This record gives sequence, C-alpha cells and structure tokens, in this order.
Amino acid sequence: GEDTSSPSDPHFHVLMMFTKIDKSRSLQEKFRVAMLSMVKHGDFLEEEVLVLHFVSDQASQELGQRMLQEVLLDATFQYEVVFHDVVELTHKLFPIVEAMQKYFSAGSGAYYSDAIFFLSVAMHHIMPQSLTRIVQVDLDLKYRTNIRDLFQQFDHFPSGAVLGITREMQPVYRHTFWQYRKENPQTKVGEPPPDGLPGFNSGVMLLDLRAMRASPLYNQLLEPGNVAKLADQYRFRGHLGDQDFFSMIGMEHPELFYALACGWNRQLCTWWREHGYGDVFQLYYRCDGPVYIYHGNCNTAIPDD
Ligand code: UPG
Repeated sequence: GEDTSSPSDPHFHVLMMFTKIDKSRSLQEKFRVAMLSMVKHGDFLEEEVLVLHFVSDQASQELGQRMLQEVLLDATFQYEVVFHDVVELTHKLFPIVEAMQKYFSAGSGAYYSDAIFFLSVAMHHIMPQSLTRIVQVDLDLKYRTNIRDLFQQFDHFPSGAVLGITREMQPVYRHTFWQYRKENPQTKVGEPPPDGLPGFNSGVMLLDLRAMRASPLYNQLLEPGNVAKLADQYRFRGHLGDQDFFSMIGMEHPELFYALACGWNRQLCTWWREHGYGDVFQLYYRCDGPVYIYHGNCNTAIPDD
C-alpha cells in the first residue's frame, strides 16, 4: 500500500461513530449540521485528501451514503469515505476492553456490544500500522473553522503524550469522584480549571496512534489488573466509556494527554447546573477565547452564528 507515515502524508483521517442513525431523525439532523459546517470551512491543499471513516451498521451505512452525496456536494477539497462494520470492530475490541467495561459502562454487566464505546482506547491495535494519526469526533458538532487546523495540534504534542483532548466543561467528574474527594479533601481530582483536574470530554479526540503503540505506560494501563487497581484506588464507577477511562487515567498520568484549548470542543450541555452543582457550574463551563468547534452535547441547541 501507500506510505501514510511520512511527515508530508497528504491524508487527514477523521472517524465518527455512526450507528442506529436510521432510527433517529435527531442524529440525522446533527450529522447534517456537522458535515455541512465541516465542508463549508474545510480548506486543503490540492494534493491533500480528507478521509472520512464511519463505524456503522448496514442500515446506517446506506443512509449515510445517501446523505453524504448531498452534504459533500460543495466540498472544495478531495475526500474519501470509508465505512467500518461495527460488528467486525466490536469483535476485535472486546478481548482488549472487556475488563474495563464493568467500570465505565452503564449497568452492572459488561455487555459485548458496549465494547465499541471503547474504540478510541484501543484504536492503535485495531487500525493498520500504516495509520499513524486519526481524529475521532462526535456527530453533534458544528465547525466554525477549517478542520485541517485541528490536525496541526498534533505537532504540539510533548513527548510521551498519546492523546489530544479538551477538558470536560461540566462538574461531572466532581460528581463521579465524590467518594474519593471526600476521603482526600486536598485533592485536585474533580476540581475546576485552571488548577484542578476536571476530567476530559470525548467529543473531539486527537489520537496519535504511533505514540499510543510506542508508549509502555499507556499500554500497561490497558491491562486488566492495572485498570482494576486504578478504578479501586479512585473508587471509580462511570457510564461514558472511553471518556471515563481517559478521565480516570488522566488523574494519575496527566502527561499522557495534550490539553486542547477549550475552543476546540466547546461543550454546551448544562445538565449538571440544574442537578445539584449550580454553585460551582460556571467554574467548569467557562471557556474564554475563540470557539473553533461547538459541541451540542445532551441535545443542546447550537448557536446560529
Ligand atoms: N452515536 C451513534 N448512534 C447512536 C448514539 C450515538 O452513532 O445511536 C455516536 C454519535 O457519533 C454521537 C456519539 O456517539 O455523536 C456520542 O453520542 P451523543 O448522543 O452525541 O452523546 P453526547 O450527548 O454528545 O455526549 C455525552 C456526554 C459527553 C460525552 C459523550 C460520550 O454529554 O460529555 O462525551 O456522551 O459518549
């Protein structure tokens, strides 16, 4: 195959989870907004190619192919579309992530099908070696800038960092780590920025697959015994999959993460403001500086501007 590993690699890989889309008008509409805004602001060099990866079931793929024809009409750049079968990826993922599922999935059992929510965690083992960088994004985004600029953030990763990610903008981890925080009153775990450790949001993630493969520390943290040890140490129980895993290991090893500016994933959900955390909410929610990407999480409307 082609050499996709050189620094001048003209391929820019973006991946989206795209399952059960045929069942949800709301997700279809979010997808349309995301793609139209990505296309509108997308600007690449002549030889460059935006490669759009979708993890999909059969019905969603068929719908996606139809919608993409329409939303990509005005693209001024080269693109390729790759569909990945969610069943095949789940089969590869399950043995790697089975042990962590019980700590970071909803409910008590580790359902086989939930393994896909941990795709980013083990992407470096799932994708071919020739793929060295990929950006994973949610569907409920609106781009206000050229997505090519996001890839330039990879060049700012310090050595040892494997993942670029924005902090979580609600006090959700203040809540999740409640017991640990009670037992460790001086901790920064779950505290707001700039000095605290508020956890991460998985809406926009820069995966340096080469660094993930090369990091002994990161790969040790995936081992079942070490997952159990950290989850017990922090008394961690969550249900947000990869986001919970990254947030937990980030409490212990922040050096694995490159902190993207808040404007790269400006989350809009305010659920926790109304559910017991109104007094501290703004400390987490505040995001100064330009917004490059809006994230209308928990079905929050995205501003029109
Ligand atoms: N998705 C599907 N099919 C579905 C549901 C979700 O493909 O039926 C994909 C899609 O890419 C979507 C993503 O999963 O964008 C995340 O789901 P979504 O419903 O958009 O969750 P959010 O409300 O944006 O985010 C919640 C939290 C957020 C966290 C995320 C983790 O608010 O903080 O990052 O869940 O999944």
